[in-house]
Amino acid sequence: MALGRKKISLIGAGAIGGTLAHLCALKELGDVVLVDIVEGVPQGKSLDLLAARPIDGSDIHITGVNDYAATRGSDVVIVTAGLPRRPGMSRDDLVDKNKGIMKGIAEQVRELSPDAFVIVVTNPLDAMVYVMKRVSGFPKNRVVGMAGVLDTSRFRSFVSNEIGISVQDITAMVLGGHGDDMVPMLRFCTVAGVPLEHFLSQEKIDAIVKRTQMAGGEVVGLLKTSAWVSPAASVIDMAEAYLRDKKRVMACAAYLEGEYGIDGYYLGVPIVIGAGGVERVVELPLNEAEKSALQTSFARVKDVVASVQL
Ligand code: TXD
Repeated sequence: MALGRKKISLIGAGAIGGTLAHLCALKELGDVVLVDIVEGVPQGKSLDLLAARPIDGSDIHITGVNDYAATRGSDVVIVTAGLPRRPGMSRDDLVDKNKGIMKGIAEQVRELSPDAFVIVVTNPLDAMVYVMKRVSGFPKNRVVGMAGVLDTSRFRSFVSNEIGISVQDITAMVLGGHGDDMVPMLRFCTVAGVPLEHFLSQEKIDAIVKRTQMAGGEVVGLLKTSAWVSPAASVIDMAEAYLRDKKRVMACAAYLEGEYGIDGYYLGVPIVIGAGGVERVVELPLNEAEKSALQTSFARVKDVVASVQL
């Protein structure tokens, strides 16, 4: 492995893991180690990706393995390992299976990459990132969950399609747990700084909120498995903010200690990601209705976390 490049370990070489590896290569974020329990899959995917590098103009290295030794000293660890949703399943239905997997991975990360910034993707997200933090014992600035960036991106994409204005000019903030009761914070959604109501009727806004909340399920219904391109792009945005010290404000599952009236749990809130990892939690001045929607979403997260016996 070349000195001087960052090392990014991707635990889980499935649909999201493979796409993450390709995005790491395209953006030359660092050398990649792809890990999976299925023999041949990480090796095969890395061979395929290595062959694309001359065309992609990318000089990073990609290794595919079935054990953790090659992950030693990772700068970033991204965990997608686990079972994905199938039709008829909620994200919470995955909790038992994925909890065991997450625990095993957290032990390896603690042992081999004690200084890594860890991004958890596996569902049920808010509970799995909690397991990672508890078992690794890592500080809260180095364990974060990806969900809000994706939910926000879905919202922005739907708004853009509806009003015919660039996705780049639409800012949004989808907070709360990564479940169907996630909370698009409409007062903080704008089109180039102009409130959304200037462009859309309340009826249209409500329909976009509903579609965003159900967007994961909409994909599962069509593909019979969950989305992978947009989740991978969302994770890479977070990893890049860390590796390039961008200090981006992003909606992510962060460990709260009193912020938003929540203590000792992960929940989707705006945070600043830079070289220090989760550098701070941004506390929005919420009104009563917004606070109550966030609490409703949190109540669901709390139930799932309660079922995770560590
Ligand atoms: O917004 C979000 N957070 C999400 C999360 C958006 C979409 C999907 N989300 C969840 O990510 C989804 O519900 C799953 O829990 C994960 C991964 O989704 P993906 O689509 O990549 O699932 P795959 O293709 O089934 O890949 C999972 C891989 C697969 O290759 C398994 O063999 C592997 O994980 N796996 C393991 N790898 C390493 N170590 C262990 N223990 C292990 N167990 C399974």
